[in-house]
Amino acid sequence: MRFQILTLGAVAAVATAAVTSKLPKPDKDGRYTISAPGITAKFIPYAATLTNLFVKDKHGIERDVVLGYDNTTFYPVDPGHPVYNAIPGRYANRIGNGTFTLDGVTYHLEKNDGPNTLHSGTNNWSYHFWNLTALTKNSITFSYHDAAFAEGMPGRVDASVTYTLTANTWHISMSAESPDVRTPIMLTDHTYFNLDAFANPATDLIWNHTLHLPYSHRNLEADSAALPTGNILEPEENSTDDFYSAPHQLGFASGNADWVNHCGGGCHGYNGQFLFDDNVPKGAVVAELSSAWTGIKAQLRTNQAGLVIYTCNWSDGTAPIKSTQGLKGRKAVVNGDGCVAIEAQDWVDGINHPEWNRLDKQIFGPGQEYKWESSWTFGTL
Ligand SMILES: *[C@@H]1O[C@H](CO)[C@@H](O)[C@H](O)[C@H]1NC(C)=O
Ligand SMILES: *[C@@H]1O[C@H](CO)[C@@H](O)[C@H](O)[C@H]1NC(C)=O
Ligand SMILES: *[C@@H]1O[C@H](CO)[C@@H](O)[C@H](O)[C@H]1NC(C)=O
Ligand SMILES: *[C@@H]1O[C@H](CO)[C@@H](O)[C@H](O)[C@H]1NC(C)=O
Ligand SMILES: *[C@@H]1O[C@H](CO)[C@@H](O)[C@H](O)[C@H]1NC(C)=O
Ligand SMILES: *[C@@H]1O[C@H](CO)[C@@H](O)[C@H](O)[C@H]1NC(C)=O
Ligand SMILES: CC(=O)N[C@H]1CO[C@H](CO)[C@@H](O)[C@@H]1O
Repeated sequence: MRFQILTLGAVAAVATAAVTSKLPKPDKDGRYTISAPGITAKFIPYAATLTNLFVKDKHGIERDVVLGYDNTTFYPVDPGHPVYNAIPGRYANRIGNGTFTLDGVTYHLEKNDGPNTLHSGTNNWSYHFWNLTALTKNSITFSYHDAAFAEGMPGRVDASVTYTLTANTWHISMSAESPDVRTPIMLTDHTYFNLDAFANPATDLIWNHTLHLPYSHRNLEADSAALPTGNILEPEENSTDDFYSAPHQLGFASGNADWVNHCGGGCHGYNGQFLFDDNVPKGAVVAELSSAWTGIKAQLRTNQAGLVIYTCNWSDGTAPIKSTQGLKGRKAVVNGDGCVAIEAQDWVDGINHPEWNRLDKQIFGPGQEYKWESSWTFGTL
């Protein structure tokens, strides 16, 4: 196995020798477990991935509310590579035509998603083992050193992610810097949820989960390849992209004429970006996802400018769910529309849209720190 070893320097940074023996050890499959009151999470170094997230439902039953596999050695060879609960980088989501121009130079990237680049193409961060650099009972840090031109973009990038648990809350903190030259940096946490842990006898699909985005009055129009066109839309109340006026079930608009192909050609549901309003109060809950069946609700706070929301149209019933999930007698797989990914990030393909004024949030050079912060707080309805 290729799991990275905690270096001596990293151990010294997090604990004295006496305490080291009490630090969480990985299980036989390489998973590290951290916990805090009401919440337990497991991680592997591959793609800095969250493999399990346990919270209590309204009956006090522990539910594993994120997608993933029991078999940790499957993640690196998974042909579907859905970026399960991982950190894609150095530039998340799509780059139009696989190209961008920075400081007078035009760069050409691998087109790995139709005509576009997705999650930075070959050598992207979600396909590699990160280094474990710090560990305590309730937090874990992974780091990533990206070589210049690893994905066709200039300059090396040093990045890290720290996952910390406090009572009922999962905090995610990323930082990155480009010490040599200016380069695009835009990260996200790509977690997929099913708050019923696929155990709801009435449905294993996501449509009856409820979503509220009280500050998302705008979204980015996208083309048939799910690439932003440049237009910023302001959806009417109760139209397909309205999650601001009231909490709506994710499937509330499934009868609308624009439901099919809403997330690109041949895709129903969502795979686009909701933008936050300019006046979001600091620390406000910008998204709440809940399910009446478990009664679990998850509240997101973030310093990011929007959310990509994907309702798993492309899951096709071949990926297994975990032994911590599911229902006896039902096939233990993720069916199409079985999950929702909620990805906090800056505006998709902003490096190709200077008119959006996102360049100072997406291009970083020497002395400028990229900082990404979010937290998910769990409770019951
Ligand atoms: C886990 O996945 C690896 C890689 O696909 C495979 O070789 C191995 O047989 C799997 N183990 C189990 C127990 O399924
Ligand atoms: C991609 O290239 C096509 C054809 O060259 C062009 O029409 C389109 O505007 C380009 N899109 C982006 C996002 O650069
Ligand atoms: C990401 O990197 C891996 C390994 O280099 C590569 O196989 C894969 O095609 C790349 N692209 C995308 C979306 O994943
Ligand atoms: C992990 O650390 C080793 C040793 O310092 C380094 O060579 C390697 O590039 C690091 N890997 C990543 C993904 O940062
Ligand atoms: C989902 O919610 C709708 C609307 O409230 C309801 O009519 C339907 O019965 C629910 N379906 C399931 C499977 O719970
Ligand atoms: C939106 O739907 C809600 C619930 O059905 C309704 O109360 C409200 O009047 C609708 N708003 C508009 C503008 O139609
Ligand atoms: C795998 C899967 O469920 N794909 C669906 C994606 O959406 C299209 C358009 O509605 C369906 O035809 C597919 O079945």
